[in-house]
Amino acid sequence: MKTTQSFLCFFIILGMLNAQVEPNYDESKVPDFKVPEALITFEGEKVLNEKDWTEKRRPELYRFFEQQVYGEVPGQLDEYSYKVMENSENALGGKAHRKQIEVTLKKNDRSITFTILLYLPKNVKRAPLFLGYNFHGNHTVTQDPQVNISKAWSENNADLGINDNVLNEASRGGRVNRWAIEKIIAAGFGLATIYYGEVDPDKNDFSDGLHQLFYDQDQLRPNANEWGSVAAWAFGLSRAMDYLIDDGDVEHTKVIVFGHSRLGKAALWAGASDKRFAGVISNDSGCGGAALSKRKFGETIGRINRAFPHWFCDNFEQFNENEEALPVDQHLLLALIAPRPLYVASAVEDEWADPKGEFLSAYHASVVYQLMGKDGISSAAMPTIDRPVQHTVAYHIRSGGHDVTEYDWEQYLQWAKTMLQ
Ligand code: GTR
Repeated sequence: MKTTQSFLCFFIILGMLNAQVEPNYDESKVPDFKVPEALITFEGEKVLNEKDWTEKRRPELYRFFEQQVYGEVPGQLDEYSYKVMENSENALGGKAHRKQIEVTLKKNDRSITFTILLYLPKNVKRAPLFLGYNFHGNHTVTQDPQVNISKAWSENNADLGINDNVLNEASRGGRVNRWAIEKIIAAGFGLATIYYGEVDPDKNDFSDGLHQLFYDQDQLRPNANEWGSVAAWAFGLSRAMDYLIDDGDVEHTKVIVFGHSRLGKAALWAGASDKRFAGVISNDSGCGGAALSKRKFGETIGRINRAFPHWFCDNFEQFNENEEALPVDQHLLLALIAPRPLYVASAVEDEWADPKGEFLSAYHASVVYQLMGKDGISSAAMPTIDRPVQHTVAYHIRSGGHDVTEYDWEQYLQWAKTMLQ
């Protein structure tokens, strides 16, 4: 009898745990919630014009995301420097100019170095460009044999032949499918990419990467309101921008920051934090990126904080299974990018990232764009699959899964051309 009872207990507890553990993919189970108003301040004041937005609402929202979600950068670098390590006028079959630039960041006598791989179209004087991180090293985005292989720590990846956390020749070109370089160059754009692991290795360990440069003596991890990895990656993007401003071959007023998935979260935060970025593309960025948290569809705050405790600041944990308490949602992160062009993209099978939540977020951010005289997304009805809606705020949901495809790049190029005219 006793054993039967304990078995029963065991299954009841397991059932309860499961109810919490299973992510919700059922639209009818999305809770009723109110999207926090973009145009009413935390104190309840109405935001009537662009001045109110810029002077009152935007700063308080930025501060909230900085202190409670991504975390603040604790201070300034002591030194910034870069060196063009390699330069070729004859890359990609003569179509592109290639540079590899080593950027060094120093603080408290500690330093890190990351490498920007830059391709520019040869027939354009000062090229507009896309800047974005890659997941597995600069050498994976192209077959180009001249691209250096990073020595930084990498997550293992059987498909790419990455073992022992070391990047190697076997993975050269392993991610060409995600980077439509030929199309980008042919459209007159440049591409700058960086291996994100050089800026901050993607592991729950704060002993390496950018964070440790800023520690006081004996400090082992950031304080609760200080940056996680997403904010560190965003900071790295801004340091890449520092270089691009100095590069006479780049039209630095036309740099669009791009990112897929976790790197899309970083691109959004970089765009919100640094107004020098002319536009932002979020490709399948999901929870903690473009998707509304209060829908609790697919990945949730609790899940992301447990699976990746190093991505956000520790303060964000107060919203684990407690999205109701959030006075903001991710549409207000998107609104921080206004009036600059913003593209949010989803994929039908990428339910974990909540395509509808990503769309609604772009829709709800649009009131701020409209306030600033720009066209956002005017209808709350989800666009048809593979039918992009492209205004200053743009959105598409494409067929297929969590990825970056030629299709995505074709849309970004078409949109960027009109936006950056
Ligand atoms: C997942 C994570 C997502 C997304 C993705 C990725 O495991 O839950 O939020 O960031 O990784 O970056 O590929």
